[in-house]
Amino acid sequence: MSSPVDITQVLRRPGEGLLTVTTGSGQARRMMDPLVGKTSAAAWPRLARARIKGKGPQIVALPSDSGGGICRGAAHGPLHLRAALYARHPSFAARDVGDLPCIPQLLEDSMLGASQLRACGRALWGAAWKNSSPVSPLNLLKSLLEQGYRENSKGFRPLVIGGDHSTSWSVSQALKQSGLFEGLAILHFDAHTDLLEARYGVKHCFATWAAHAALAMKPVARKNFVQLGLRVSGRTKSHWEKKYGLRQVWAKELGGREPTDFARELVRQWRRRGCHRLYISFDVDALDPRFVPSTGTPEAGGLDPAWCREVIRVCSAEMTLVAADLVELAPVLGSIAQGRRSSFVAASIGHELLRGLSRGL
Ligand SMILES: [Mn+2]
Repeated sequence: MSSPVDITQVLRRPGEGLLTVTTGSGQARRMMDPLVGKTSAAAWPRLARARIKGKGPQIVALPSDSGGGICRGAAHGPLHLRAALYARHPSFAARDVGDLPCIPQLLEDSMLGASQLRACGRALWGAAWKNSSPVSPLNLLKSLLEQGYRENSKGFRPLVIGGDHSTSWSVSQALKQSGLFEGLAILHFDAHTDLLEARYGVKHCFATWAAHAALAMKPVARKNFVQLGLRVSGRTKSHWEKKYGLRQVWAKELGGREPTDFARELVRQWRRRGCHRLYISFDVDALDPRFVPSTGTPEAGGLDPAWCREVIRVCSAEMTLVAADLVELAPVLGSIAQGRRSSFVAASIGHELLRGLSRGL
């Protein structure tokens, strides 16, 4: 068996994985340099590698929205989310391992033919390219996370910043590959179920990752997969719960439910069934559009950010949070003020996730 490829070789400085022309990278540098320091592009992979092998949590970004649905724009999420996060909590900038380089037309390697794989592989990896090297955003992320868990099983606790929600396919499949599905609960905040097996024949996109995560779990374990904050679906709650065996809590069921008690009850059920690990996937459209208007598919009647932060706090205090992702922030949608507000609210969720990922390390 050939040795696995070192993905850190292609990591870019924070904000620079969105492969734009000079103007875009100038903006990224202006926003990020004061927050993350001036490490050169050439020196970045070494720094990132040391951080991946050190004590978590680690922050990694996938600035891609090629798996997005209706309105794109989530490729710009990581830059703005970090700017908001590090302005308030500067110490977390030292946990940043950077961006994966995202060729904007690519999504997942199985969608590419051999000659396209080779051409993109050479463009991304240069002379280091091998047949097995991933080139598409989802494959790069999955391989990087597997490398992190393999090389640093005790200290690797990633917060992945997307990107559209297809990002979570990589996170969930990397957890599965790394043996972390054993005793794992999944908490998924979203307005939508993301439970299609394919959308217009496409397996990998924002609307399908949760189906593939559920199918990767043992049938008896699927009730430990909880979807929270749902508002819209073509099918009913009972249809989905029966089809996959997971559990849904729709926003309208929550009423005035107090978050601490709600979360303690979740944890009690997980513990009773032998779960001790947790993965949280947070789609910012779970929140009401009053708080986060800048997202691809906003839906009225959403959750309150402080309520969600308390649920995250309680769950991550009682379980080991082994991975989290924060997706679908699209700060370029709506007005500048809306984009800024959305980024700050999303960053407050990111901060709570980082606190959860830090516990017990
Ligand atoms: Mn989603």
